[in-house]
Amino acid sequence: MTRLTADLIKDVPSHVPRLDDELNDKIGMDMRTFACYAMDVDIKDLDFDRYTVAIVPVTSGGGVIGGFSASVAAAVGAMGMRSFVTGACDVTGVAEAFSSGADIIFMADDERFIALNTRTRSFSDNIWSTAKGYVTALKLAEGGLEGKTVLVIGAGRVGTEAVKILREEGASVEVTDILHKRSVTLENRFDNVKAKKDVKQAIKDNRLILNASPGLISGDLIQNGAVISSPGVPYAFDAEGERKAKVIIHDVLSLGVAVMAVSSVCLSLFNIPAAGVVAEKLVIS
Ligand code: 2YC
Repeated sequence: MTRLTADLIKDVPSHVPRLDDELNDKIGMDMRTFACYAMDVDIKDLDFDRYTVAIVPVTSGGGVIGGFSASVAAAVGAMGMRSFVTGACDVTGVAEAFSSGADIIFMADDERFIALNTRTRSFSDNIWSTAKGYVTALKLAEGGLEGKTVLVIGAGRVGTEAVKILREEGASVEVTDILHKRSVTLENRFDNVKAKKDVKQAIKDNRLILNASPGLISGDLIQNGAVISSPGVPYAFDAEGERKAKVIIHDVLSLGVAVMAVSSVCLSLFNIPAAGVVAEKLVIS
């Protein structure tokens, strides 16, 4: 996953108010409705304003990313939850979040970005939530994925989770990556997954695309009427691609954060690849 920079996320807080309208235009739902749909939660069961969400800046690794915590706070706040960025970072920030009675704590180091539910010992993960969100958006934009073929560009952590989720949706998956062996690994691991060595040809051959790569995608490769769901950062498409595609769903952080927020309140344990724990569905807690 691309490590964000202050420059990549500088427009998030001002863009958040327009996200609902953009999402409505593309998939017919606002962000909170979409996040509940993605997590199969009845929006009537979730009182967003009941939740206090703390975002703790973390200084480890590459350090704090200017605007990252504020961007997460803006995205969660737009869903109707009460969100704030702690004054302190790291452990002191976590202590501040707990003593302020936060129900959910968002924090990210260079490896993991999680939303931890302080009441239910559950946490959601940005990688899975982003993959789940963008596969769900593709399904809504396309009107279902059962029996269809989807190209996943990028066999990294988000692309790998997206392959798994697409298969759960009954889609056949083609996967392409500049490091072809990463695609072959997925082909060997799952049935209904085909590794495609020629990235450009794979893009030309597919109308349904989930782009989980940091690469730029030239519009001459895009089919007319393509339906594209693109968590990849930075934004990959040029004017020709935007003209030819039926729809391109992309934002730099908020959609994954929205799904994290809902999943952190509705799952008791999480199917965390590292921990191998399978998610159980809980009533909203
Ligand atoms: O500002 C902070 O608290 C930093 N520690 C945040 C570091 C985030 C690093 N991860 C990323 O940039 C991306 C995120 C979109 C999610 C996964 N990787």
